[in-house]
Amino acid sequence: MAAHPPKTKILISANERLQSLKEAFEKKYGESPLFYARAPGRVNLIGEHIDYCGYAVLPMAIEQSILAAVTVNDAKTIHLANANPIYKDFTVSSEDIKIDRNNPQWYYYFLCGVKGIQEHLGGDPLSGIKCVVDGSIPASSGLSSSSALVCCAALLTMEANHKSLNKVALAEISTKCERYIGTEGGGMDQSISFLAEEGTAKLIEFHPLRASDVRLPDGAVFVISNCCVEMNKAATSHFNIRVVECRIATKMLAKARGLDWARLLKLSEVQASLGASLEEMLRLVAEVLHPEPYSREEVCRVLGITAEQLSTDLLSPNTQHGEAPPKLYQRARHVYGEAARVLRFKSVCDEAPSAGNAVQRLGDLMKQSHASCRDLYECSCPELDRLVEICLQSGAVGSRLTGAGWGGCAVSMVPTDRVEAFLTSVRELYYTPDPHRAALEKQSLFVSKPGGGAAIYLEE
Ligand code: ADP
Ligand code: NG1
Ligand code: MG
Repeated sequence: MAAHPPKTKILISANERLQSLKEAFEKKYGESPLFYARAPGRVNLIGEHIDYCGYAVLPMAIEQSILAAVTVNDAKTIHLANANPIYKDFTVSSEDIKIDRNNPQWYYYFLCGVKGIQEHLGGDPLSGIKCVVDGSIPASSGLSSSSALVCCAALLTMEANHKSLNKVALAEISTKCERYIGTEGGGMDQSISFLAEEGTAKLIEFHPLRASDVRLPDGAVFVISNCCVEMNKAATSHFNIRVVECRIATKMLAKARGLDWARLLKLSEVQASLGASLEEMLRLVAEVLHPEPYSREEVCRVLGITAEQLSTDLLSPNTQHGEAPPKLYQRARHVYGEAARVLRFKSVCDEAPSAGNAVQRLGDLMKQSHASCRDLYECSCPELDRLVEICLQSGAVGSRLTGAGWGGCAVSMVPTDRVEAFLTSVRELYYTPDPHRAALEKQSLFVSKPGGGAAIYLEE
């Protein structure tokens, strides 16, 4: 049976962050926390925007996390507070949880996690909780602060109600319930938040969800750098537009090959139905789809559906109006190409993690991934492209955007003996010249090692 998240006794006073969260909790509620829950953010090393197409991705958890201190009571009220004053207090009855996807406030992400568990437990009323949340993941920066918050809330809700579930089940519930906020994500973030283990990156595969260790090559480290442009995925439609473009491309490819296209939802399902290789899928894309954007009329004509059917069956609530016409050829090419790069990355790590050229080969795959995100998937932005260039110029062997993009972070692979020079150079070229970036530099540029997954802590 799959493992459950660890529940560990810990000396709170020996951990600065836990100790100050404990003090904040006592100040706020006049009692001491009963337990703590922690869920990490992640950096995706390769495999961007393909989880929701059914393809494997290769992330690792980072040290930065969402941490929460909790007490439980008989009243059915959820009291939420946050160590960061920009996130306001919120109180709600556990019998009346509503998530307003048109107004993605921080507490709605938390309530996504609560609601997911409540539904899993059969909808019964939950115990009341008091909670203070403390986050150290830069928000809206592609390091998955949103999912860490959802996963942390799901985990602490289980604990508060004296229930437990294995990591895979928790990851699947958290993936499903984060969609209540409106983004139609694929599950990478929630999966790594629960399934991560210290010291190893993971290949995450879907249907069924599973994770396997990926030993990263000796002699190189991964450095995260934030371009300091924030992109809130739930407050904008960029993310869901790409999900919808992939869904339409799925239907067009499936129909062209005589498959039962109405049933297929993901680009991976077309490949599986045809029994084709990823290379063959790339050839199919070139044969069937055209590089010019598609009008809605053309999509409807090819699929033989009405504009109403397009709206209700294929589009999401926030992609109904005025979006740029879909670029199906480019999006599908990115997805099949990126899925192949993930497999190549994994096999280089498996075959020869300490071979002289492993670092170079992985770096090349990262560079190709960034180019594909920038040019085919159009999910980068000028600042992020510039930062990736600077990282390469500063000694990285590979560098790419990580997470959804349109802002946020790059991840760079840097030979260990060049790290100090790399950090100095990126600091000088990207952060120091701009006062806004310079002010954020400390939390924006850092070396990251694979961290552990979500856990419960009890005071020793
Ligand atoms: P990310 O790439 O970080 O996942 P999203 O746009 O998906 O970015 O989610 C960012 C949102 O997550 C924030 O707007 C906020 O509502 C929530 N969030 C992130 N960090 C915290 C935190 N420390 N406390 C409360 N909410 C947070
Ligand atoms: P971020 O950047 O953490 O919001 C999003 C999706 C992932 C994945 C990546 C792109 C959610 C919760 N997360 O991540 O599933 O699709 O973009 O690879 O929707
Ligand atoms: Mg997110």
